[in-house]
Amino acid sequence: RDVDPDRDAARIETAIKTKGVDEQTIIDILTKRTYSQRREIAFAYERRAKKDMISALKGALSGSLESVILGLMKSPSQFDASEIRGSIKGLGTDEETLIELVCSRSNSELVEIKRVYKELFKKDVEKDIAGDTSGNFGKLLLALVQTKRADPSAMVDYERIDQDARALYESGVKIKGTDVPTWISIMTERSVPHLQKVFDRYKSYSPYDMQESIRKEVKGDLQNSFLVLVQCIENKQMFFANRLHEAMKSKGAKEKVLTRIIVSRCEVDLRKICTDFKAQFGQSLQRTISEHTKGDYQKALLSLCGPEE
Ligand SMILES: [Ca+2]
Repeated sequence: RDVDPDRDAARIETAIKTKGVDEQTIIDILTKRTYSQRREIAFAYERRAKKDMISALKGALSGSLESVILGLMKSPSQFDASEIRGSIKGLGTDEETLIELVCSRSNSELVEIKRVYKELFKKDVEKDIAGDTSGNFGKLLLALVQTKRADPSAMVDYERIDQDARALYESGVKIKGTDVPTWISIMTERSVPHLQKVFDRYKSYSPYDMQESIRKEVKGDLQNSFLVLVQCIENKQMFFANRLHEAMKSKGAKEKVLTRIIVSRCEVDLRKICTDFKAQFGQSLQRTISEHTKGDYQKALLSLCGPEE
């Protein structure tokens, strides 16, 4: 069936005007289109209704459903930039969100986030992060935002893999204290496939694997950042699957985490996250979501996940 932005816009206009708001129609349309199709619908809406669709949706929706739908109206980099801004502006810092976003995004995603951040907030994301973090934790996040990571190479450099594995061991588990700058430079400058092999090789030097070593060597936000980074390097979709599982461990759900991951990954790798979730926990992500959420919010998330495979 062809996607028709004018018809979608007309249906959304009617849904918004309906007494009590027809959330189902809004969910059915906006969760089943791509970001660029949603942009076209917003243009068509503005032409016919003579007002901005995002403001109209803001007025018509509320709560967690509103966060999902408004999140979908942002481009992936606008969404990430806004989440980063939200995690550092005002008093205090939401380190969990900041760490997840900075440590899980690829170089090219981070380049776009930096550009969009400046465009949206007239501020430099590097300066904002530097102002809100300190010590080695701040240094690690800044090194990532500076996008110094090498691109994957066609050649596997076994000598370099061995050198890096040994350097990680000799600057951490082998010595008293930890030479954190060495860890930061290796983990933020080498390519992802190279580091996967480094962490594997690391086990031939250290009695503990990389994640265990991080837990032994460093603490707090720095530990959490290194752990997210290493988990994402090893298997990014499994990292998100684990995080979703944690967000739905107890009764109810950490909706902020759930919304952030499902919305930001729905056009990137949500299918593989679903597959990894089922493989890891023996129950599908969709079923877990239906046990821990309710109402229109649940409908929107399930629609974004798609059917179980
Ligand atoms: Ca040590």
